[in-house]
Amino acid sequence: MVITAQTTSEVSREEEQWYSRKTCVCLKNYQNLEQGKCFSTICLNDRPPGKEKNEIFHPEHLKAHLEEYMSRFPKVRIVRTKKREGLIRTRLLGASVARGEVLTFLDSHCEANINWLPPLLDQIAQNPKTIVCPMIDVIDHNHFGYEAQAGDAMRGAFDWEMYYKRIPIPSELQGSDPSDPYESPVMAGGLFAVNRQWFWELGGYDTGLEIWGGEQFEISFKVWMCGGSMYDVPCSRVGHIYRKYVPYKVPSGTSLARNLKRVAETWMDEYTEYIYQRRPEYRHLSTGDLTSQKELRKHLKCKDFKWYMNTVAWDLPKYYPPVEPPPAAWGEIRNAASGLCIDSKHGSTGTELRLDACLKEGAERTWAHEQIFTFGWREDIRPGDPLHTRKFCFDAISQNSPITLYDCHGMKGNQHWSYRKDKSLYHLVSNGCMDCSSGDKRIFMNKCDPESETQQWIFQKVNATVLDKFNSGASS
Ligand SMILES: [Mn+2]
Repeated sequence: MVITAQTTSEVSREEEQWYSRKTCVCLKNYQNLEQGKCFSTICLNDRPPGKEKNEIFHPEHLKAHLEEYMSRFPKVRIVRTKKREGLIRTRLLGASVARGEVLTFLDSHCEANINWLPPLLDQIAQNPKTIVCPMIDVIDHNHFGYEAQAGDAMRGAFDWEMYYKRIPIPSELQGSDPSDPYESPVMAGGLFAVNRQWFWELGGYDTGLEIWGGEQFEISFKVWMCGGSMYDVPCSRVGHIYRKYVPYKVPSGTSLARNLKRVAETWMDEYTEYIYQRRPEYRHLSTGDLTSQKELRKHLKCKDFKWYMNTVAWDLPKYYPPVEPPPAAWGEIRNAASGLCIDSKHGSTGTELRLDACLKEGAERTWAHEQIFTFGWREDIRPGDPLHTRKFCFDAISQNSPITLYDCHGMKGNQHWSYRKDKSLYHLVSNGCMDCSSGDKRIFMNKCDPESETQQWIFQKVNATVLDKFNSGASS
């Protein structure tokens, strides 16, 4: 949706509670404010005992209704594509017929909050080569409750598999007033405002990108590297419904991976290698023709990606280092008392760790067992050898809980372990130690006891230098 005008409504705390209690909700984007009517409503009934599903009335398929309704708003023009073009090319179509000085892109499942636009326009008025993004608040897909994201204002970033990530605003970039706009390396999705002329000078979006995905990296890299900048604006707030699953099919022959590779090959220079190291399957994907993209980059005299990393995303490698720092310990983890090894059986989130007979060298890659782990630079323990860790971490919740695999959050906390000189695996937040019983092969947390052999664990390989650094607290 490309818009120049939008109805807005403030969501107060009272309304928030109302949203979570009431059964029916107006679709406010279509609300007729004058008559106080809703254009569409979605009704969510609380699940009565014995009934299987919530009842949901979808808004009618829009077509003629949309035209009839929008005829009341002379400023709104409806532009239709002839065939399915996907988000990226459809946005470009909207932008190509827009006449205003500033383009604002929002998803259709957004609700702009009160006074969302002036703080964005203000930034662009000061510097027409700035792209600005509102704070994206969360509208719950179940009950339309409205709240800020966890951590609220953060910088946009990415990891080296090109997943979008959020990182804290470093103190160097924090203004005296928390409502001051701040620089962001990458926009979250596609919610932004841009001077129309500047957008087209930048080449709009790459039309070789299919349907959805990667375009937020493209526009972000491009604006920074080609003489512009990008700011997040805390005073501008737009609610966004985060869905649980993708409710449509993507046409065959298109893939997110291909889009990402296309963006990486155009903009990321030698840094693409870090992505291929983690995603070797990307090496063989075809990106399609990149000639016009590379010409654009040359024509605009854009800086290189190294400049971008050093100047714009300089704080990113602290959270997502392109080269993983060496781990402190890896290989099998053998219990001193029983001589048995920790085994996660290729489990995922929720799997309890157990003891099992240690596998012989060379017999490691069996489907039934998984006994190779890495105690890495984030000071968490993950299945896999240092070059191929899985994204599950040893996780404990108390001094007597079992130890399970859980999705790694990389933020230490309940996944933070210390491998101490006495061979104990110490869990900092619970002040407990990893223990086990060979009889029933359980592994669990316990009060630390330096005398107990069941609490001593022997890693197959240890890098003493790195481990000393962990234990001296130098890395945290
Ligand atoms: Mn969206």
